[in-house]
Amino acid sequence: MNQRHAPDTPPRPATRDTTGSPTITAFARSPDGGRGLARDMRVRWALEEVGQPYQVRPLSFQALKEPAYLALHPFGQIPAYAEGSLVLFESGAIVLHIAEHHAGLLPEDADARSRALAWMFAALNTVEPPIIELANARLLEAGQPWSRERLPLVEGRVHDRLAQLANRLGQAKWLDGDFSAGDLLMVAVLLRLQASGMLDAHAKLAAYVARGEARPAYQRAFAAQRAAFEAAPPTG
Ligand code: GTB
Repeated sequence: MNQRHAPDTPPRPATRDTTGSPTITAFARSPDGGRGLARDMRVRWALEEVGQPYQVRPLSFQALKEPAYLALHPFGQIPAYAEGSLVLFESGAIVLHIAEHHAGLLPEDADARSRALAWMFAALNTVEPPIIELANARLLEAGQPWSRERLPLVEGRVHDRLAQLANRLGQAKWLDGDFSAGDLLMVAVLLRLQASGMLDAHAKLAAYVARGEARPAYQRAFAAQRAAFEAAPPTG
C-alpha cells in the first residue's frame, strides 16, 4: 500500500460479512413505516432481481452521523454497500454496480445498454428531484407563510414531468424493451408519489408502477424491509 495515501483510505465497514455476500446499510427503523420508500429498497430490489443474497446492517439516525459511518458514506445516509474491499454510496451507483456485475438488469446490446443507463439517470436526475421537492414542500415547509401559495407550483412541476414520462412510455410495458435497471429506478422513484394519489392522474404510469411492484423480486425486497421494520423496537 502507498503509505502516503493510507490516511485517506476509508476503514472497512464495522460489520464484515463472512459469507462473501454484499452488505447494505438501512434504517434500523425506517421513518416510512415499512412502506419501502427509503433508498435501501431499490438496492434490495436490484439484488433480488439478480438473485444475489445480501446482508443488512441496520443503523440508527445517530449512527449515520458518527465518524465510523461517515468514513463509508460521506453524507451519513443510507444506503451504503460493502462487498469485499469495495465500499459504495449513492443508490444509483450501487444499482449500476449490481447491474454491471450480474445478468438481468442491463441489455447486452451496447446501444440498448446506453439507453437503459439514460433511463437510470433520468429517474434520478430528472424525475426524482421534483418529487423530492414536493415531499420537502409538504413536510418541511408546511409551516411557512408562503407554503400554501407555493405548493400548487411544485405539484404542477411534478405533474408536468409525469405527463412527459407517460407520453414517452405510451402503451409499452417498460421504458425501453425489456425491464431494466432504468425501470427499476424509475418505479422506485415514482412509488414515492403513490400515497398522495398523484399517479392516479397518469393512468399509464400508475399501471407501470403496478407492474414493477408485481415483480417477484420487488415483492421479496418489500417483504424483507417490512419484516425488518416490524422487528425493530419503536424508537423515542
Ligand atoms: N442520493 C442518495 C441516494 O440515492 O443514495 C440519497 C440517500 C438518502 O437520501 N438517504 C436518506 C437518509 O439516509 C434515506 S432515503 N436520510 C438520513 C439523513 O440524511 O440523515 C430518503 C427517505 C427518507 C424517508 C422516507 N419516508 O419516510 O418516506 C422516504 C425516503
